Amino acid sequence: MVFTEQQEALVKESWEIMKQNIPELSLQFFTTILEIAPAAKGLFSFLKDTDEVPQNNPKLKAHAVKVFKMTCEAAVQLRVKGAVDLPESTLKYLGAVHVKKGVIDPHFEVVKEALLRTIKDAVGEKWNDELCGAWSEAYDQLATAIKTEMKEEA
Ligand code: HEM
Ligand code: ISQ
Repeated sequence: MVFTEQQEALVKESWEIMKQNIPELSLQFFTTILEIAPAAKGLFSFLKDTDEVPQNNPKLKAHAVKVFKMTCEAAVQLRVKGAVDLPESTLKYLGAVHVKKGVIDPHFEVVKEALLRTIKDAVGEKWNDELCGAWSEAYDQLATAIKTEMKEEA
């Protein structure tokens, strides 16, 4: 499937909006993940020993931002090159981290759902099927690249 300039623009525009509210966004992202899959809590070092998602944890914020940012970058790569194009070293690292932490394929659907819900809330009335489709496609392609590397790793 071709990733269009229009799709890239939709992803970039919404990420610009989301960037203005990183603390709330990151909190909501994790809260939604745990709503969908409470057991995922044990995977994250900064959530393991807490009852609630910590309100002001810089590590948590940084992690949430990475996922959004990488998905946004994936959208750019898809439009420019027609594929997600991560440096080999990054891919290796991502594969290794996720295998080591015990992440499995179905988790990627959980994170996707939480990502989309978080974007939906953040952009409000700008939300529509095209926007949802553009983020979904970028995320899916990025997730596939990571999952493939995880299998190499295993
Ligand atoms: C770690 C990105 C999917 C769970 C990381 C790191 C990155 C990342 C960049 C390394 C952070 C660092 O060390 O600085 C992504 C992206 C994903 C994805 C882009 C999807 C496209 C998932 C999924 C899960 C997951 C589906 C499972 C719920 C984790 C965990 C860590 C991690 C548990 C280690 C966190 C810790 O330090 O405790 N991920 N990830 N990731 N990821 Fe993901
Ligand atoms: C997946 N990998 C790393 C960090 C994350 C933060 C929030 C949601 C999913 C994540």
